[in-house]
Order: sequence, then structure tokens, then C-alpha cells
Amino acid sequence: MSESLVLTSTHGAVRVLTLNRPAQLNSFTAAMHRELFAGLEAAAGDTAVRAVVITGAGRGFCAGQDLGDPDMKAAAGAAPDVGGVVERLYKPLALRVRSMPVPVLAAVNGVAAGAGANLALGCDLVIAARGASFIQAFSKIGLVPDCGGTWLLPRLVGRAHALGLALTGDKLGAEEAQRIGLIWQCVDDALLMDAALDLARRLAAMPVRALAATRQALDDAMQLDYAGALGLEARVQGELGQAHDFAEGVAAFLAKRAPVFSDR
Ligand code: T3D
Repeated sequence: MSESLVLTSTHGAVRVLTLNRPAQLNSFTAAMHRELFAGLEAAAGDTAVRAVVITGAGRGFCAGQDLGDPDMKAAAGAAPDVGGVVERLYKPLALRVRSMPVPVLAAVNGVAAGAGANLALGCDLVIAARGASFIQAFSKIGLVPDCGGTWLLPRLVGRAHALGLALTGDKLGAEEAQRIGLIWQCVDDALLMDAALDLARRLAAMPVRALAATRQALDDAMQLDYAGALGLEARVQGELGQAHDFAEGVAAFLAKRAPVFSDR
């Protein structure tokens, strides 16, 4: 039997999904897409899971699309259906990550290129090993950033850095990525998984329904004016204010005890 292309492990309330094509720097085949999507679906459907970490096996995080994947090849003489691949595989994957009911962390262990970089950047928090790097490799092969890159990059680092990264396709080291605000944190290589799991466990113990709603509200507010954002906040607070976790958080605060959050 062939080995899984995405390894799944569970650490208390944290589900870790490890991209597992190390010899190809975990670049995406159609089969790896299916396994990652299924892993995310399973985590979303399991109420015991309260945070997800995505990482890579070996020395890379993910080198984007496997440029030699026979499943992606066009029929003889025809141009490849790159748009179809993005529509059928990368778009649902990016939307799945962004709509998870729990926080999603990327633990970037090595190079993250093309759609692999944007898979990481679409996660809620990105922690990278000092030796890791981010490459918007698309321009070098005549494409535009995909897997959410066109939307994510200018929002994360502003137009100047977004265009600098996307046009040059230059490699950006993890320290610099943290400095310009592309990622949350850069840690020593040997500490990456411990740091990612510590942070994921911390988030898992928090009111994760509110954390997922915070991600959604921040994304939604980018399309709104100030008054619209204030209205959005009132609506979402109205919903969360009816939930168990808010009552529990307030009760625990007043009783000077640790809260036990359970909503998802
Ligand atoms: O259908 C569609 O195409 C639409 C979707 C597009 C989304 C995209 O992601 S487009 C962007 C695709 N990705 C790239 O263009 C990146 C290609 N890779 C690289 O530029 C370099 O490999 C890296 C800069 C990421 C790392 O360089 P380095 O020197 O550390 O490693 P390497 O020697 O280049 O790679 C190691 C092995 O992984 C090597 O195989 P080998 O020679 O040992 O058998 C290499 O061919 C393989 N590999 C790396 N990236 C890919 C790959 N194989 C297939 N596809 C890859 N993307």
C-alpha cells in the first residue's frame, strides 16, 4: 500500500496534518490535494479537535504545484487547463482553510513556494523556522499568485512589498518575513514544532468559536467602511453573546477560576 501523502496525528485537542512528499518538497499532486482536503474536513467535523497545525515532512514545507504531476498534464497537443486546476483544487482548499471552525496554524519548516507559500499565508497564524523561506514562484513560470495570494499579499504586507515579492519571485527568509509582517513568528529551527504545538494548545483552550468568528469578522470588515464594520461587530457580538463560552468566560472571571470553553 502506498504511504499517505498527508500524515495525521493528534496531540490532545490539536490535529497536525503533515504534507508528506518530502523528496518533491511536498509539492501538490491532485492526490495530495484530496488527502489534505479530507484531513481538514475530518478535523472540522471532529468536535474534539480545537486547533489544526499544517506542516511539511522533510526539509520543505510545500513547493506549490508539482510541475510534473501526470494527473495535471493536458492531452497531447492541448494547453494545460491551469485555470481548471486552480478552480477545482486550490480554490476549495484555500476556502476550506479559511472557513475552519477552529484556528489553523502553519508551521513552516522549510521552503514554501508558489501555492505552498500561499497555503501557509492563508492560515490564521504562521510560525516559521529560521531556516524557512517564502517564494512567490509564480512569476518565474508565467503565472500570477494563486491559492489566495493576490488577496492575501497586499493585505498582509501592503502593495509595495506584495508587488516586490510577486514580481521578482525572490526568496524571503523567515526573519525578514516576520519583520515585514508577512508571518506571525520566526523561531529557531529545532524549536519549530514545540512552539507551534504550544501555541496551538493555547488557542485550543480558548473560546475557539469566537476565534473563528474573529477571523471571519476581520476578513469581512476589509470589504466594509467604518460604519459597516461597526454594524458587523454588533451582529457578531450579538450571536456570541448568546453562546455558552461568553457566559462561561464571564462567570469564570467573576469567580476567579479558570474558564472551561466548549463551543465550536
Ligand atoms: O496547474 C497549475 O500549475 C496551477 C497551479 C499553480 C500553483 C503553483 O504553485 S505554481 C508554482 C509551482 N512551484 C514552483 O514553481 C517552485 C518550483 N521549485 C523551486 O523553485 C525549487 O525547488 C525551490 C526554490 C522550491 C527549492 O529549491 P532547492 O534548490 O532547495 O530544491 P530543488 O533541488 O529545486 O528541489 C528538490 C527536489 O524537489 C527536486 O527533485 P530531484 O531533482 O531531487 O528529483 C525538484 O525537482 C523537486 N521539486 C521542487 N519543487 C517542485 C519539485 N518537483 C515538482 N514540482 C515542484 N513544484
